[in-house]
Amino acid sequence: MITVDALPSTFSFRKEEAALIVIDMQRDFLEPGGFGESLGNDVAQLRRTIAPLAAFMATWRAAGLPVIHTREGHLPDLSDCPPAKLLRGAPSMRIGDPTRNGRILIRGEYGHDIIDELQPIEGEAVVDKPGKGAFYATELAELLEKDGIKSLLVAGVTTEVCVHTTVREANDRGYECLVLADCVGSYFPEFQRVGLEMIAAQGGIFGWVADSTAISLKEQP
Ligand code: TIU
Repeated sequence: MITVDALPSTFSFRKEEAALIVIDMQRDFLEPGGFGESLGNDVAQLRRTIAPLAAFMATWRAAGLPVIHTREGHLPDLSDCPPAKLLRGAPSMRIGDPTRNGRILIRGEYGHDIIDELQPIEGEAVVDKPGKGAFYATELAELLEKDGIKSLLVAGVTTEVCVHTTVREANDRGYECLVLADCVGSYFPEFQRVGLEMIAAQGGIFGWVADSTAISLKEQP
């Protein structure tokens, strides 16, 4: 059993029942010229998560533990993108529009893929999702079921959107989620702080929160 000093209380998990899920660390969210920036966001706010997440992922992989990556995006004909998502707001560019990184949030395009620093390695699952949550319209539930996963360590972007939605979905399905505070990011510092507080409040209403540096993968007696 691994135990982690977390908020609001100790988080415990068995290595053979745990996976690290890395949400949407895609160029379109983290690099200039993509979807994130088109919505008026400062992409620099997300980039502080890259180094701690790369370090934690290396430790996790070295222990032989599974990593699951997700990517938010749509089919080239946008048939899986509801008009409500496509038309909302007044972005400078919309999903599907061309950029120097390819069409925004379209599967197969350069910008839709995961940033170089956190690329999946051979054998790791990559779950493509059309929504904010990683369970909606994806194979994630079957994948976790097949591998007997019960605990999820959660990293990625953005804290209050796709990370929150996925953790809420996971919690409702009976998974225990530890959100890695230093490995999740928001475009808004206030949402980062409050987003993490919301998870751990009310006795951990839908999860636990700790920095990745609080985790030791050595078995405790
Ligand atoms: N806009 C924003 O904060 N997030 C998203 O649109 N998607 C994810 O969080 N991945």
